[in-house]
Parts: sequence; structure tokens; C-alpha cells
Amino acid sequence: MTAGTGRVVVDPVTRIEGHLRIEAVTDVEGRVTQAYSSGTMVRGLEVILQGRDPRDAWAFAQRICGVCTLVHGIASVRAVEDSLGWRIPSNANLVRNLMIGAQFVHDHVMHFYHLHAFDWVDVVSALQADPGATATLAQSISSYARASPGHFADVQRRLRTFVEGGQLGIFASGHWGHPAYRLPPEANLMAVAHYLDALAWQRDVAALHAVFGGKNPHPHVLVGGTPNPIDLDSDSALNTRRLAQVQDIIGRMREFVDQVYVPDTVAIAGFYKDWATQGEGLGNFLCYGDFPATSITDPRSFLVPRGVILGRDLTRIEDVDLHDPAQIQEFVDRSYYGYDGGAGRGLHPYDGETRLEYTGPEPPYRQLDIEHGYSWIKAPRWRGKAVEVGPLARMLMMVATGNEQARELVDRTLGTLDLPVQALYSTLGRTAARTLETKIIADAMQGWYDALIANIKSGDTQTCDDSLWDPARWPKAAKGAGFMEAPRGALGHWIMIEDGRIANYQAVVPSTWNAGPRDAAGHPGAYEAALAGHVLHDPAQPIEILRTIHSFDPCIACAVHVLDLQEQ
Ligand code: NFE
Ligand code: MG
Repeated sequence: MTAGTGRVVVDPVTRIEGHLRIEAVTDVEGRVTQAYSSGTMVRGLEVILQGRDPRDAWAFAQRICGVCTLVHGIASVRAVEDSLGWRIPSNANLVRNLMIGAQFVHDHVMHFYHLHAFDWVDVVSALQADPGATATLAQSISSYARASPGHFADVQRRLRTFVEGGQLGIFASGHWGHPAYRLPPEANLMAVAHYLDALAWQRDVAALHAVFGGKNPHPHVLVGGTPNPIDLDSDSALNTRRLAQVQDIIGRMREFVDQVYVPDTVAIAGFYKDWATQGEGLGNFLCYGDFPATSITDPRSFLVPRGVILGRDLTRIEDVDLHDPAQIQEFVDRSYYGYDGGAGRGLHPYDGETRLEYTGPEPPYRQLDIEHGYSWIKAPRWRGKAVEVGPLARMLMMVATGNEQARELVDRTLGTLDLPVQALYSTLGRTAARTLETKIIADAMQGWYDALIANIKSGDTQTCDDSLWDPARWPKAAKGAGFMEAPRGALGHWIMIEDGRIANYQAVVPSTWNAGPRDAAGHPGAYEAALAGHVLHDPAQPIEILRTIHSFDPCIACAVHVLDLQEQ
């Protein structure tokens, strides 16, 4: 390392799920020239799925993560259904849409307030706020009811008790007072109040998963449909009372998104417009698509379309085929894995291997071994290219394919903030895209609910097709890909079935795409590319790194799902 340059290490990155280390190399001006993303945890699922009954796979796969608690279950049952040509009834498709939609709304609101907001909101500064002026501010941006001077004075009192007691508790470990915080005290107090409101709200709306899947986290799912039968007159089925509860929850979700989440995002973004010109990185975006109006086998009916955008070119959408061995591949050259025939090539998930071959220096290391292995995350690529997945990819895909609501929301948000369309390709754009897609999905939930009710009224109460339940009816060998859009991006599970048992199982997960290391060609992953160019005001308090990394909503529990029994 030459004089004047530095290496900034953030380990662990907090306010995420799982264990992530970022190393950034800076030049003499404190500008990040190279960044390295390392998943530092190992877990275990792809290996333990081998040999099991495919109908049980979801219950194991779902434990990949406790944050996106539903999605690995859905990807898993879809993989089994794809492998066997198993079609699910219309009601099951609608119930799955509602459950996935609820996962998005819940997850995105919690990410914004509980994991990301304190990169932009200074909790301690909120103590200086005038509660009356805070009420005026809150009422000027929204009709949300909890906006009185007395309410904000009460929140401030509670906060003061924390701070004066030296017990910031859930608010500990912030870079409070850093000059990068720009909100006035009143906006900080408003955001803290909404942080607390979101905690109570999420607890209540999580009940939607319990109605359809028995519990949350980890609601039940089912190969061939959904597990909860519809019988309006039964206490042990989806009945009139439970359907009314779902309607109530959808209403509460939409209300919070419209009255709190969307206005707060726009209000806070207005103070951070310089973050609309940095933090994108790759310019390539991938979606598998999701939320079928009819069937997962008909991508034309998806709310979020499938495709790849390269080099920010929204006029051209590349087709994605999850079965094509030349498209999706995982590389392990800079990961703590090996391949049977040696590294240097990518393996399609059908041929995927999970072989731990860690040969680097023993942790704890002072520095990542960036020339060799430095992460427990693999490096997925689409036709050899690193791509970003997640909310920004989905909003761009919806806009590019003519979704009117998406276009209108983007235009209105950019107009309010007086920002050009290029602002989408940034840390701020990624965070705003998450908010806007939440609005689109929360609204769409009402449509899926209405369609479900219409089906039931017409006499269709089927929720499961069990015609293929008996493995004796399966072919001797089958393979399939289950895909979905998870809150953090495109999620795929690939399954190989032989003699009714799982012969191979591979998951390529959103945070694997975004947080993965360099590939055989040395090209960086999405996090790594996004950090290049950031100027660190104070390397001891690298809030700039946190802002961009958090804008992806990392989940390393999802990204790493292999276990080395000897290391445990
Ligand atoms: Ni653990 Fe997950 C989501 C999946 S990961 S949170 O969303 O799949 O990146
Ligand atoms: Mg995997």
C-alpha cells in the first residue's frame, strides 16, 4: 500500500441480517478506489437437502432465513412443481401472491425504519426538536393521524430518558453527530416517532401470514397449492371472519405505506440529493419476475416482468431462461469453495456444487485475501455479467415495460425532488425504488384479494391439486427451477429429483447476486462496484459505506447457506 492511501474495514456491518465484512481501499483524498465484500458466516442447507423427499424440501429451505421468512418456502415448492409439471389452482396462486405481497410490505417498511433510517436520521438530534414544529412538519407532508404536538413531545420524552440514562439501547452504535447527517431536528424526531410506530404496525400486519399459513415467521406452504382449505362456515379453515381480517390488514398496510412510508422517503430524500449521483455501480439489472395474475408458467401475466437490463439501456430487455446452462452460473474463484474439476469456470445450478475448500489464512485475519478466496458467498453471473437484483431492478423493469403506475410514481417522485431520471441509478434511487414498489405491491394486494373473493363467491374453493402427491406417479428423474422475486431481489431454487428423492439442490439468492465477490475475470459484484468513488469524510466513521450497503438491504443469512460440520 502506498503512503497516504488506506484500507477501511467495516466488520461487522450492523443493522443487517447475517455477518458481512466490507474492506475499502481509499486514495489520498479518502476516495474509495476498490471495495471488497465478504460474507463471513457459514450455515447449512443445500447439503442437508440431498436425499430428502422433495415435498418436504420447503420446510428445510425456508430456514435459510428468518427475515424473508416465506420466500425460500415458495421458491422451493415452485421448484418441485416446475420439475413435475404440477399446476396449482387459481386460489392458490392468489393466496401465494397475497403472502408474498405481505412479505414485501412488511420487510420493506422494517428495512426503511429499523435498518436503514439511522444512516440518514440522527436520533440524538431529535432531542433538540420543537414538538409543535414537528407536528407542523408532519401535517404538511401527510394526513397520518399520529401527528400532534403532544404525541411528538411524548416521543421526545421517551427518547430523552434513553439518552440521559446512557442507554441508547436499540439506538446504540450510530455515528450520531456526524456532519453527514443533514435533517433538521424536527425531521429527525418525526422519523424516530415513525420508527416506533412501525414496530407496532409490523407486529399486527404479520398476522396475514398466520391466517394463510398458520404462523409467522415461517408460515406453512405446500407443494401443489396452499395448505389452508377454504370453508366459509368452518372454524378450522379460511372462513368469513379470517377473510375479513385479511381485508383489514391490507387496509392497514396501504394506510401506513401511503401516509407514512412514502411521504417520509420523499421528505428525507430531499435533504440528501447528493446521494442521487453515487452508489449504483454495475448498471446491469436482473429480474425473474413474479406475482402472476394467472399462472407462474405465464410470464406475460406477471406484475413484475422478467428480464435483464444491461448498461442502463431501458429500450432493450434481454430474455432470461433459468434452465439454460449458459445463462445463470456461479463462480467460486474468490470464494471459500472449490469445484470438482477446478475453479475458473461457472456452474449452472443444476450442476452446482457446494464444496468447502478454504485454504486461506485462518480467521481472524487482518486483511482479506482478495487474490484468492475472501467470502463464503459465491459469485453468480448472468451470461458472465455481474447484475444487480432487487427493488431498483424491479422498478426499472416495470418502467421499461410500460407499467403506468410505476411510471407515474417515478415521475412524481423525481418531480417533487427536482431530480433527473439518472437519479434512479444511485443509492438514493435504490432506496426510493424500494418505497415505490411497496406502494405498487400493497395496492395490488387489494386486487388479488378481490379476485380471491370473486372466485369463492362463484363457488371455486379449491386451494390444492393433489393429483401428483404420490411419488409413484413421478418420472424416475426430473429437474426444475423455482423462482420468485423476494424483497431483496431475484431468488431461484434448482432441484434434481431421482427415484423420488432430492439428488441435488441449489439456491441462488438475492444477496448472493448483490453481495458476491469478484469472479474468475476479476469483475466485482454489485456491492463492490457500488462503493467505488465514495469519498469518506472520516474513515473512522464510514457512514458513507453504510448508506450504500444498507440501500441493498443485505441478508447474508440468505446469501450463505452451506455448513462445514468440522468447523462448527
Ligand atoms: Ni434473508 Fe432473502 C430476501 C431471500 S436474501 S432476506 O429478500 O431470498 O437476499
Ligand atoms: Mg447457493
